[in-house]
Amino acid sequence: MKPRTRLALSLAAGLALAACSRTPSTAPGPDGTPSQAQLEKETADEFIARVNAEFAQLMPELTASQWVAATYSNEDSELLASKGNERFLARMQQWVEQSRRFEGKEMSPATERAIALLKLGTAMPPPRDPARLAELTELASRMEGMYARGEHCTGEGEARSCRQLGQLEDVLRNNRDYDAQLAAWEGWHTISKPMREDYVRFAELVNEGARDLGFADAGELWRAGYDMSPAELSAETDRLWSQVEPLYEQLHCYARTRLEAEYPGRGSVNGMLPAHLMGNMWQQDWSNLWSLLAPYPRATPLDVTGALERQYQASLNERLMRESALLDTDGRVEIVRAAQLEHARAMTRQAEEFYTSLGMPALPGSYWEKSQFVKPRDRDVQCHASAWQMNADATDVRTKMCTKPNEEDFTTIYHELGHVYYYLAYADQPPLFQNGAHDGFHEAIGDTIELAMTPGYLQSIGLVEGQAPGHEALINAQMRMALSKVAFLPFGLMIDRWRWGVFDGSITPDNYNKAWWDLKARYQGVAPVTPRGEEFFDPGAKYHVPGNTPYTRYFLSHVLQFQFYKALCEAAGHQGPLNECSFAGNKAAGEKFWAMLSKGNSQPWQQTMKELTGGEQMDASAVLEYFAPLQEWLVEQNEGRTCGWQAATAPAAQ
Ligand code: X8Z
Ligand code: ZN
Repeated sequence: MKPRTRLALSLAAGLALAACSRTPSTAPGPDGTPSQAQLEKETADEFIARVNAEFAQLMPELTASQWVAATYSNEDSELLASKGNERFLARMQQWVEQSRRFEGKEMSPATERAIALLKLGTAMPPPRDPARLAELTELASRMEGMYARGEHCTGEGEARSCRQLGQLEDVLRNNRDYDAQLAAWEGWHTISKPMREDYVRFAELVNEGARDLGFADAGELWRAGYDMSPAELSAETDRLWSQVEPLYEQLHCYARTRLEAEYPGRGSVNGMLPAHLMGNMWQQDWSNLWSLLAPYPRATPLDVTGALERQYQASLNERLMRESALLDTDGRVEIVRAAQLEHARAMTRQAEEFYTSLGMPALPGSYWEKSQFVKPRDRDVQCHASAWQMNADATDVRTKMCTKPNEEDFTTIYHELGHVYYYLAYADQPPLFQNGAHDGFHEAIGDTIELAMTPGYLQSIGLVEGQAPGHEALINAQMRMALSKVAFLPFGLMIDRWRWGVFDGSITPDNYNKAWWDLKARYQGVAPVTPRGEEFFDPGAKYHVPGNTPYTRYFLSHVLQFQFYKALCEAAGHQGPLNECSFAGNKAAGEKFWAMLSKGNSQPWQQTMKELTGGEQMDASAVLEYFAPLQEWLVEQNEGRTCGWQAATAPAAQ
């Protein structure tokens, strides 16, 4: 996720000076904002230049307060983040008001675009009423804090023990015991109960803010950022889903069969996948079920997690051996921490090397000093991975992760660096255009690189052994990708189906959890095995809900990344099946990618897309082309079975 400032800026000093020097005789307002007389003289182009400059000036204090709240989570940092956000949103409200006087006036196309983007610059539209704005940012920070500090405790007195998300996820990742997984899953879903009331109020307030900006509700504002009407965007997501739904259904059918074999009599719920058995808290990525789902377990070694763990253990053992004579318990803890940090940094270096192999620049030195690579021992942090552009000229960029030596985190680093390289590439754009062509583009950059992390690439960096060619190896490699990319698709869609419904009023608070599980059933074919009544608030157990990050971007990204990948493979001169291509090390592909990134949000995304891929539409045919061998294999495997599920029979939907 990017920080809440979606309008990342770089300070265009020339523009800022020009804006000031044209109004030398009129004093600015007390907070540096222009006086009425200054405003009256300002042209639209001057106005946008001033907004760019003001934004650039505000940006460091906003991002710093958010960074501290995310990496040192407590009530004090929450307060500072909330106040920083409030100040920023109040200013944004002013800019939007000031921009109204240019409606219908002559101006350059770039200025017209920048003015339109102003209103779309936040997922948290500010109510005009200052008290309500303060209430909104306070709620937002509080919910984020609850998620960051969430833990599930059991037992009393000496026997009391608490587990945070990372530990509960470890259970789902590594432990295939039915009851242990259920306890971990249910445990995490207790942390969001207290968010329910806050979320009800939060939804009211962002809706008020959206109406103040001229939208019907916050969901409509979220759908408005795609260079097409909100209704068109909504129809686009339906169309793309209908393209990939048959592929998902085959994967679902295959996974269900294997689960039913592993857990006789309880491997499915009315034809749906039990929520706690998918190796992931939200069932959005099934990679951790490799031991159950590998098509040909002995055919090819693809155990990236095993290799990373071995690397880490080896470096830890070496450190322990070196220091063993001197170690007490504290010393040992320090050594473990140093080994974790060193390994997380090494994983990140590896990811950086992919980008530099394409001809992109090395990450700045400050990145290595200021990023958070591992979970600190002495305080709570928001562990959900994110990438940050701290200042307008992108000289300070960071990532924040609680990295562990496993495949999921390894690929997440590549994902996060995709955001960081976008920040670096568009740093020269006029500030209001420093953003993704749309938010799905931002999410797709690192993931495009992930697709190029083929078994061949993993072998080249020593994480897997030699791959024997052949059909079994191909199907294994495809399954590895599908468990993360195909399994994700319906999840990518359902979260905002829920929020759009909350914002437009079709989902009411007395219905929050039921609507959530109805959508999980309908799109993912996933169901809980125990009742999830309205005493729970299960949406809040997924980061992006308390974090208020729109989610349709990830669905779009999971389509776009295959289009980008195909285009870069073509640029690299790849011949042969799409799924065999890795453009690692290819400068022609890198140049093409960088050219796209440098455009930022300066033109409609359709144009940016055309320059890279030749087409102007989002389209899932590259997904289907990529997975064609797997789809054929799945259809064979599922022959004679009744695939699909009846969403209406989900326990939560009764
Ligand atoms: O939130 C993220 C990234 C940060 S933008 C780690 N992702 C989504 C998620 O974890 O739910 C990446 C894939 C989907
Ligand atoms: Zn991301």
